[in-house]
Amino acid sequence: MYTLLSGLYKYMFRRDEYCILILGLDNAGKTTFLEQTKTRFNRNYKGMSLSKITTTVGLNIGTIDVGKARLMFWDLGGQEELQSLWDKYYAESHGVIYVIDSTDEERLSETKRAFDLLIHS
Ligand SMILES: Nc1nc2c(ncn2[C@@H]2O[C@H](COP(=O)(O)OP(=O)(O)OP(=O)(O)O)[C@@H](O)[C@H]2O)c(=O)[nH]1
Ligand SMILES: [Mg+2]
Repeated sequence: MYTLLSGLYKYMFRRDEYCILILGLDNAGKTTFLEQTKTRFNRNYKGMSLSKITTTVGLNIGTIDVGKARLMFWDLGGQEELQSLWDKYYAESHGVIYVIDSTDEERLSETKRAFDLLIHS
């Protein structure tokens, strides 16, 4: 009976999970964007001070619930040596947010190159 009821409960309240990648060059603002998003959508999340965010080495994960969906954000480090990891996560993800620092004109062609590489991987 317990199994039946817990199965029913899980079925009724289950959330569809989606994995969203956050990519872009280092210093583009990916982790800042994720922190802002978590603060906005997770009522009890206090959020870290934006000035305390340092460069991401590896992977930073954040989750938010929107309606019946659970969005899992994978924020990857954007440094050149970490970009080779992007395509491994790209294949597993449901969506991509590509962050560009529009004020950093010097790196616009670099970010375009990295994006082109990604979508042709
Ligand atoms: N003025 C301004 N600064 C921002 C904004 N977004 C990010 N920054 C600053 O840009 C710097 C880099 O931000 P991060 O969020 O660490 O960038 P990132 O893309 O996660 O970088 P990596 O982890 O190295 O790939 C930090 O000093 C942020 O405070 C923004 O919208 N406006
Ligand atoms: Mg980061």
